[in-house]
Amino acid sequence: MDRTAQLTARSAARDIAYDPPPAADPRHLGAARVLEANWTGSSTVPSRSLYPHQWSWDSTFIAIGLRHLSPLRAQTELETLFDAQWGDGRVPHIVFNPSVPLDAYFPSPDFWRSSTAGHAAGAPRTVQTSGIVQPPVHALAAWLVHRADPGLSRARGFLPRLYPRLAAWHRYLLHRRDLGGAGLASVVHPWEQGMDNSPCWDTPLSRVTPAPARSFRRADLAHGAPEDRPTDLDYGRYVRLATDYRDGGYADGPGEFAVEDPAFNALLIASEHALAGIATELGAPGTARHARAERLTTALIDRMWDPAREMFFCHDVRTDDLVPERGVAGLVPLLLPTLPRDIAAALVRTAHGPHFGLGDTTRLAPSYDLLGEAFDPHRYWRGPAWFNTNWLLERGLRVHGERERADALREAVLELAVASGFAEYVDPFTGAACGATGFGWTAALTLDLLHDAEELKDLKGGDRR
Ligand code: 9WN
Repeated sequence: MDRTAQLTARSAARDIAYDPPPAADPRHLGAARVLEANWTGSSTVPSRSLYPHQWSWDSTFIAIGLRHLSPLRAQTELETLFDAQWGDGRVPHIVFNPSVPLDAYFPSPDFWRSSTAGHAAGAPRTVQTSGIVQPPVHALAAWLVHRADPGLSRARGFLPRLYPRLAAWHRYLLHRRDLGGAGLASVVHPWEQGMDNSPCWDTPLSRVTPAPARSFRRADLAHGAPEDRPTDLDYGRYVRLATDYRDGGYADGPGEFAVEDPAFNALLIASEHALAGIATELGAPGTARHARAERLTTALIDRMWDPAREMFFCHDVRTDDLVPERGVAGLVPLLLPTLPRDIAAALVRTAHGPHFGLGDTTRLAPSYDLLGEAFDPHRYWRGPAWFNTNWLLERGLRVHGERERADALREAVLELAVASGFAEYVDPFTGAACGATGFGWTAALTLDLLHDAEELKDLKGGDRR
């Protein structure tokens, strides 16, 4: 057996031998069971009930956790997603599973019509996808997955195959999506930023004429409590934006909704650093990518940092204004190790101050300002705490030397993830489970925090250490 075959067989054996030894941490066991239950054979669904397809940024977080169980599965997770990449470089936010009934999730493939409406933008013919994107955590995930088992990764040519695709993805965001002209990427739909129903979208969305409620049929209400989900009016606006984008052939340009978001761009910057690490691993210099990441960091600060309110805010490209709502996205740039020290210190203060209450009134950072008018501890992205954003904050606290605070947040994430049955999100005060349970990224990031060690350095990009 040659080396590639040996390594693949070894990893496949580990892949099948999924049950960890009896002495394993029960938290690890519980998380591994969720990932096993949500695995479809080539990717992982966020939730068997609510989200029965593959979601882009979910898969990145899932791969980050899955690498501790099966590096082969983690690589496959990302490869499956990138097999659905469009010719123009975009990575679609959903890759549809053809064996799932159309009415299981709305908007379904017959709404997006990717292979016809997305033809000019290079949508794949063999797989149905949505036409919008989600936050670019991919290069960071690919780099972390590689480092979990470099031997297997090299033997399978994981990075050489993925690198050009990741580079095309970043090119798409940095060129086609630079709608504000400042070098940053804009989102053209709230679903693209991943925090769908955040009050940060209320003002930019208010300019969008909603599609009539009778023109579409929501599937989410069959699984989630209506008072926890976005309203019909918001859904009407989501549908209108997606319809217009589709009917314009998914071409990027001036549209009704264009927002530069601090979390989306911070994740792009972190991924650009990771891409530099990947380039170096492949024998090419990563210097230009690090330099670009630094330029993007400067643009992020110039465009979205508010020194008086000590956090980042969304920039509404259509009006050239900052959106004055405090969303957790405005804390996510803490993830960047090269953030100026005074800004990092201010973000730490804000996270632990009255607006987010971390370690005081809340154990996990809420998705939105506790003191904001729109705050609701249960409604989607308008207050509840999510595990992926808290994982990002935990990483940020740790890279900026806030060890005790990071330890406290890690303990809270682990405890509440397990106690809530790996819930999609929780009440930020009580930790009560909301949304789906058995949620993919909650389980995956639990595993990652249990395995917390070396990987943090990777946020800085491999060739800098
Ligand atoms: C729309 C899958 C996704 C997450 C998003 C979350 C939610 C979808 C929805 O579920 O969005 O993409 O139908 O509400 O907001 O972050 O990726 O878990």
